[in-house]
Amino acid sequence: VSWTAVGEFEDIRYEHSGDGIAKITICRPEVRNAFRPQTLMEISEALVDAREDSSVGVIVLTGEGPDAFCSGGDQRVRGDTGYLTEPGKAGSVGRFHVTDLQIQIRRLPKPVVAMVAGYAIGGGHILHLVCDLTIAADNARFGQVGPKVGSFDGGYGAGLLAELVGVKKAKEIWFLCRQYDAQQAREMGLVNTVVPLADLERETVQWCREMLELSPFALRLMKASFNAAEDGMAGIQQLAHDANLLFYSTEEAKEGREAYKAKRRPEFEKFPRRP
Ligand code: 2NE
Repeated sequence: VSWTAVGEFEDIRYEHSGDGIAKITICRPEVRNAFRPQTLMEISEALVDAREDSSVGVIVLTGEGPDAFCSGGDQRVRGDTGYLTEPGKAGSVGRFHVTDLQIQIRRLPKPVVAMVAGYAIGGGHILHLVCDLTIAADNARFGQVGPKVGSFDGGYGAGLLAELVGVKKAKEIWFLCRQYDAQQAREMGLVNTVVPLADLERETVQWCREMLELSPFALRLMKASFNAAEDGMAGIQQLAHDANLLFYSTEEAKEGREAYKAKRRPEFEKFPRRP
């Protein structure tokens, strides 16, 4: 694939394939692609672009180089109140920008694929978890480190992980903070496939192209359906509004709109009361 750069960013590279794939690469290999708040805000901006651009059907999230997908929050900018946007500045208030990003990935109505080489650790591991699919290189290593470094992710990091690998295994991952290799990750259902590092991008693009052949709205509805129960009312709302999007194109819905505009009684009796 010959990727074309889109926009200008400091911590990420955002590219389009020209045939429907958008790729977001975290470019901080010197810290194993750890994210600082700016990294997350840039990923978020790229995701908005990929969502709005109707030529994009699938999004790939990855890390620069063979050593890491992402090693989680940059501990150098971790303050006492969260992760700091301006670490040197007195009174700088921290937060967890990654919360919004996790939700943005979950709600984005296009498949998001994590392409993992090297470490997916801590908050970086959760990022791959919230992606819809994960393609791992044979050098990938997965794990949580929160309890080692005084942190944890009890949301998707606990619930979604338990759903994927089972509660006992999820507790093992968090309570022992071990690392797991790509093969172990595949066996426990954490990743979809494992491929040689040299084939990682080719294989990921192949998976993306297979999805691009399929009905985009059916994929959208399936993503919303998978997420509906886990995401509670917000998940149901996504699915419900997707249904409403479809309903708007029916004669029945149009009759309601047209009657309102014409200040007349809507003639809903002409539509079947479906069994
Ligand atoms: C990722 C891992 C296992 C890689 O190990 P290795 O041996 O391949 O590399 P090394 O030498 O540890 O790392 C290379 C350089 O990257 C920095 C290191 O400090 C080192 O710097 P120098 O010594 O060369 O100056 N680096 C790596 N990860 C970093 C990080 N996350 N923040 C800042 N610098 C980092 C190994 O590096 C590792 O275990 N890294 C730490 C993982 C970690 O603690 N992640 C944060 C978990 S908490 C979190 O992500 C989080 C959350 O729990 C809740 C909300 C938001 C975030």
